[in-house]
Amino acid sequence: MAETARAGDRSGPATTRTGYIALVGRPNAGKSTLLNRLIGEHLSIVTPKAQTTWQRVTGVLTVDRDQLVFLDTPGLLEAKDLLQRSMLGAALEALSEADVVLLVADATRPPTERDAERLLTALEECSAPLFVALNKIDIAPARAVKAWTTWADERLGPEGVASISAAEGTGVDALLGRLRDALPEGPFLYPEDEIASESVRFFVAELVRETIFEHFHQEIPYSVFCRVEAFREAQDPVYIEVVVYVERKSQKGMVIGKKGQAIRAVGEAARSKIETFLGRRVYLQLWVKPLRSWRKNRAYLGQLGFRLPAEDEADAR
Ligand SMILES: Nc1nc2c(ncn2[C@@H]2O[C@H](COP(=O)(O)OP(=O)(O)O)[C@@H](O)[C@H]2O)c(=O)[nH]1
Ligand SMILES: [Mg+2]
Repeated sequence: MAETARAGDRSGPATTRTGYIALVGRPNAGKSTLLNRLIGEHLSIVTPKAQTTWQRVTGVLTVDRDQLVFLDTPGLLEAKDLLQRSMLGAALEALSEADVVLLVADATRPPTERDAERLLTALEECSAPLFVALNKIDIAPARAVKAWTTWADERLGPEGVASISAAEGTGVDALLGRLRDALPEGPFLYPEDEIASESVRFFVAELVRETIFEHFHQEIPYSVFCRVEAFREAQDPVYIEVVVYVERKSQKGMVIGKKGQAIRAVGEAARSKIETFLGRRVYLQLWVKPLRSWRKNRAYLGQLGFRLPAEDEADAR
C-alpha cells in the first residue's frame, strides 16, 4: 500500500541532471584555466606555453541537482609525433563521450577558417549541443569580441556564445547556468563531494611537470614527463618520490643544473604547490632519468599511461 501511495506522490526526490562536458579548442585558449575556475581547485596545469595538457583531466562539479563532469582535453592540434597523436586522440575521445561540447576560444586571436574546419570535422560524429566560450575578455578589445561572436554564430551555429574571463571569473556563472540547462536527465556519476576522477598521484606528477614548464624553456618542457614512484601518506611530512623522465642523456644534465641548482629550485617550487594541493607537509624527492625518445615510443608511452592511437594509423604515417 505504502509503495503505491509513494509512486503517485509528486513531492518525492526531483530528478537529477548529469552529463559530460568536453572542453575543446586551440592550445592556449584557456581551457585548463576555465576548468580550474569552475571546480575552484588547481586541477589542470596552466602555463603560458602552448600544449601543456597532455592527457585528459576530469573535473566534477555538483551544484544542487546537477552534476557536470568536465573533460579538459589537449588542444585540437595537428599531430606530428606519437605523443601528439595520443593527445589528439584524447581530445577526440572526449568529444565522442560528450553530452555537451564547449569550445573555448581566445578572443584576442582572430578566428580562422582552418580552426573552424578542424572543429567541425571533429564534431562530425558528435551530436551533442555546442556552446562557445569567448575567453580572455579582460584583455580582448570589445570590437574583437563582437566580431568573434558574429563569426562563431554564423560559422559554427552554436546553441549559445558566452563572453568570459576564465582568469578573472567574469561571465563564468552565466555560462555555467547555460551548461546546466543543457544537461540531460540522469543519475549522478560521482559522489557529490568528489571533484576529480584521476588519482592524487596523477595530480602530484602534473604539478611537478607544470613547475618544469615554468623553470625551463624551449624543448625541455616538451621532453619531460613525470611519474610518482612512491607516495607514503602515513608519514608526516608525506613522503613523495617523482621520476622526471627526459628524452636524452644530455637533457638530464640540463634539468639537474650546475651542482643540482636547477632541480633543487624545481623541487622547492613543486613541493610548495603539492603542499597546497594536499593540505599537508610534503617531503619531495625528484629523480631525473633518461627514457630515450619516449615521445615517439609506443611501449614507453603505454607504460607512462598514455592512451595509444591505433597501430595501423601510426604505421601509415
Ligand atoms: N588574460 C587572460 N589570460 C588567460 C585567461 N584564461 C587563460 N589565460 C592565460 O592563457 C594561458 C593559457 O591558459 P591554459 O588554461 O593553459 O590554456 P589551454 O591550453 O587551453 O589549457 C595561460 O597563461 C593563462 O594564464 C583569461 O581569461 N584572461
Ligand atoms: Mg590545458
